[in-house]
Amino acid sequence: MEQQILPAYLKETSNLLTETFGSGLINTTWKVTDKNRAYILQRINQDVFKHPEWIASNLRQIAGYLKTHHPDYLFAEPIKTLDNQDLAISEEAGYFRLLPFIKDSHSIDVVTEPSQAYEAAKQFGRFTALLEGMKMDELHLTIPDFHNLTLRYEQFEQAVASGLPDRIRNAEPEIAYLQGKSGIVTTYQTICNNPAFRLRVTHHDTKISNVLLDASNKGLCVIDLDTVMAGYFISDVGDMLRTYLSPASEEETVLEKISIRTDIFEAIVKGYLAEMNFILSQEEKEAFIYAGKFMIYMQAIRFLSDYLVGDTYYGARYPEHNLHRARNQIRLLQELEAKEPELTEILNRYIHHSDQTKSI
Ligand code: ADP
Ligand code: GN1
Ligand code: MG
Repeated sequence: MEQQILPAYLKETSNLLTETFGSGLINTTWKVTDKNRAYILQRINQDVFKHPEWIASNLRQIAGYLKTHHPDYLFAEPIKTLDNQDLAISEEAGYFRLLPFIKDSHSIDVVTEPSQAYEAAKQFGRFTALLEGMKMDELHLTIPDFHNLTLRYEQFEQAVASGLPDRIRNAEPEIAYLQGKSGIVTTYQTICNNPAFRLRVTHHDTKISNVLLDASNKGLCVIDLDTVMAGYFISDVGDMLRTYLSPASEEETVLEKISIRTDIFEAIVKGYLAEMNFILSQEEKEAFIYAGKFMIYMQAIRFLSDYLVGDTYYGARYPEHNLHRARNQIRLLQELEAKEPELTEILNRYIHHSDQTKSI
């Protein structure tokens, strides 16, 4: 399938080899190579991204802004098809895009060192900071309400009310726990109504594999830009906290392996503020730890909702997979809350509180 799409982009394709690449749950990615060339080919999941051309339009606008205002930024801009289109469309296989494989770059899947968390947080902060002056009116919402926690909570309640009866029974403790934590949704609603929290160009998928590093492990740029759209910084910082703090990933089923690494937390604070310190308001900075709760909680209810309705979004390798993923996120939330006093002390060293008692 993927081989058949290459002639839309490249004249000579007979020697190109394709191998699946990356670990994403939504799109499919291949590395395409021959002796002299390397590309990344991606099939866009149209069940999730209803308008793939909106992604292409956003990337075009961002590429244009960066070329004018920050020409040194390394931006992995998609390659046009031979007939000058942003996407190649195949009737059977859907929408594809091709990117140049950034030379001498690599990504990692797990954070093992604070320096990796620092580099990634700096790259995600830099991306938003460089685009601070860009008008967002014409950026499409590629997944409307993607991180709208109010709506996600409603979808969760809907799944609890009308999901598969056996699964609802099976997940009773997790459902009750997450319903008991709905204060996290209320805080999100206060944030949405607080003018100190601004919408900016936000990545919305800040896992470590979405940062390219050079040979000496310095950050080069961010990739996987399908969900770049207007959003709150709590999405980006929150997903870094969610996916970097614990040595065990969201797939881990031995819950004792989930823990919070305070040195990694400090590295995320330092890296993100290295770029965003003068852009974020004081109130936003004070919501840094809340950001982690927001994203972990949202991921827990998304995994659990998917379990309850029959694994229609994330898919599952075995029947309880999404329930296990939800349990993993619940444990992570509990570990984060247990460490909150220690993390607040670290955060306060960087955000220069005038009022030490104030926090979300
Ligand atoms: P997904 O996470 O949906 O699988 P990504 O866009 O993150 O898709 O790509 C998967 C992996 O492919 C990345 O983690 C990275 O290692 C590699 N990759 C993606 N784009 C590029 C690029 N332009 N240059 C080099 N490597 C890339
Ligand atoms: C999905 O495809 P991937 O793995 O980059 C999801 C994220 C979740 C993540 C959980 C568009 O991202 O929101 O955090 O799975 N992306 C979409 O692993 O739903
Ligand atoms: Mg990715």
